Amino acid sequence: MYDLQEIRNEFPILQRQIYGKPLVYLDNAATTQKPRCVIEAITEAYTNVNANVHRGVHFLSQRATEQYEDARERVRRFINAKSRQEVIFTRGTTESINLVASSFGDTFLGEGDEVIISTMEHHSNIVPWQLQAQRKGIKLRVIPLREDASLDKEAYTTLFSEKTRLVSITHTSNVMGMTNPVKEFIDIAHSHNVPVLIDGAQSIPHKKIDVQELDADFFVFSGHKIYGPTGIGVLYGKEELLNSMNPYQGGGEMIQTVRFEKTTFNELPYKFEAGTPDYVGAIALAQAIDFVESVGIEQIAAHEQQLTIYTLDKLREIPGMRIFGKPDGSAISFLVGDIHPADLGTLLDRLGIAIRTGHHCAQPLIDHFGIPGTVRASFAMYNTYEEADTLVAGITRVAKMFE
Ligand code: C6P
Repeated sequence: MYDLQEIRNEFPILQRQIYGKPLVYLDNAATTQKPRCVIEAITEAYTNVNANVHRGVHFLSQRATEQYEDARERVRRFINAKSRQEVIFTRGTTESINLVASSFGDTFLGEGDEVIISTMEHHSNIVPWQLQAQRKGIKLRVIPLREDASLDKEAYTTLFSEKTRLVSITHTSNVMGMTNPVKEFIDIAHSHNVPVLIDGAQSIPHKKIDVQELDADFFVFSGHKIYGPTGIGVLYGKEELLNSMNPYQGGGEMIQTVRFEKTTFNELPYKFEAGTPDYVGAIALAQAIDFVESVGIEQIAAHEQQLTIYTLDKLREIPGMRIFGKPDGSAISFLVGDIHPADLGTLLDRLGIAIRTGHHCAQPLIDHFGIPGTVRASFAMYNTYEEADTLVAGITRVAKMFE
């Protein structure tokens, strides 16, 4: 186990007071705080290296390009992709999924084709497919949930038909903090020759990801949820698939030659990176990955799992507590009696406790439970047992006010 206080010292914002109380930041599923090295990497890049990448013969452009491509290599290593051609930088999970929906859709989807998603998807893994339904006439098939809110594997196996073209599911639910056995789901899809996209937005900061071991065809995540900056994310895709897909956006960098008669496209990964990329974001993301690796992703996971178990035990002692799903280490969603989640969230905020309330951009899941929303506490490597105690004490205090 790492030294928690030492880790916390690396995150300047954690020293802040909110309404005169120490910040208890438990909204990490929305975004994580940034360690000093990531903040400094951004300053350093703009102070000493800044120049547009892949476009200049001059010194700074060469250095910026080297650092940008080195960042790609560090991401490749982190997720164990076969080659750096398979690592596309995007703005985040949302853009990565939209890219696949658009480019895979453009190339492989037609009227009546089917895409399988699940009841627990984030809106960014629902709406891009609905847009394809409008444009292309595809149909969505939705994996239902079992009583315990896990994905119904038996029902899933019955959703395949000769029209199924893609499965797109989340690794870990952002609402319930519950991880799906995606490897099994991938294997089932592959037995039908159907590729799979895994939304790794909520798994990447909490577990070791090996895209080759998972055999995922696409894996997407956001930099800001793994201690990196906002505005940068990753689309991993198998080279053969990416090569066979039409480009997403047109512009500079994604082309080989442009004539008014005909344009030819650049090779991977540049074919999918039109325009000036967020090279500073990529450089800082690589720094965040280095930071995570220096702490150890297994150690982080172990700490977060222990903290989740501890918090769950304490929460369950609160009268009227209702916990949704089976949280396994990243987030816990709950309601207390009939206190509205927004009321609970607002009052906890006055105690310096940052949690998220509402539908968490997963309305179909919230509708499945028939509730207005939940209160969600979500964890990162720097959260402490004392913070969990503060949360539980805060909820108990608010619950007493509502008695
Ligand atoms: N969930 C949450 O508070 P972006 O916004 O592109 O970085 O990530 C979108 C996204 C996609 N899939 C899952 C499973 C997610 O959890 C998220 C982001 C945040 O739960 C903000 S809504």
